[in-house]
Amino acid sequence: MKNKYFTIPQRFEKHIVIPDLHGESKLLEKVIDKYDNDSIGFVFLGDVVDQKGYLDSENNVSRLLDLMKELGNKAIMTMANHEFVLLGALYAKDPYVNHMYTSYWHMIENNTVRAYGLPFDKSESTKENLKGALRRAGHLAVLHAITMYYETDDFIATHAGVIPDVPWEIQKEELENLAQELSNDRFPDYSQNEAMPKQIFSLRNATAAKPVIATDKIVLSGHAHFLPPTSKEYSGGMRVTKSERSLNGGKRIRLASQLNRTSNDDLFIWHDWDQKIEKIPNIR
Ligand SMILES: [Mn+2]
Repeated sequence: MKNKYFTIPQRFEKHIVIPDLHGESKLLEKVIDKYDNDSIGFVFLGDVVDQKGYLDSENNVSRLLDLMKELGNKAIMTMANHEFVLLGALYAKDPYVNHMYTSYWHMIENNTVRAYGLPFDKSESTKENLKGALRRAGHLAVLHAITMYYETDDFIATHAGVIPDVPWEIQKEELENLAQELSNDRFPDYSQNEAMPKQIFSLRNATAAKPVIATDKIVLSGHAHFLPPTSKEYSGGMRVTKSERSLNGGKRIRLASQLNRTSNDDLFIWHDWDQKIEKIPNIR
């Protein structure tokens, strides 16, 4: 398929931005009930696959991708580390690179395969079976429509934020080159930390609290699951952060929470029309 992962221009006047759902389709149903409207685009910050809690027949990755498919043109998704690793495992054409992604996928996969009624093991047939199930469900098209970032006149959305001090124009060019590589099934060498895009993988970017000088636009990210309410302030290694989701006068917005069965955390979304963060309660 050509034109996988290509950048799309601003598509709507109004948007809501939705962070890492990790299979929590029930929460997306609530968002759709509240905001489904022809003039509003749904910007997903990725990490929709891999469910941290236990599998539920009505709340899972397959159901979530179905809802995104039904949103059609209104759903926009940016690339995140969980999708990147899954796609590398399914598509990287270099055998050595494919093996690296596959090994890593085996470590982070969580109830994505089982959401399609398939057993999970480390055989090659698991990947082939999953690919077939995704294709038949129309979910591969959703995954191939993933973009490296989404930008409007007002905001930039990526999974793990932008590099704070590198001009956004330069970062964009690199991300577009990456999209071109991925669309030809050439994935970067996972063992080379520097080869992996920071806008998709970096916890440092996703947790940083200082002002972003790379752009004047509002920067939105997910990825950092240890933001409140699970931690008031976290400081350790590269993860130095503050508890607020909105920083620098609303110029840096961090939305990820812990959506799993153990913590039952709420979902936090953001709208661009009033630049507000809204809580979607996680009531089961
Ligand atoms: Mn992530």
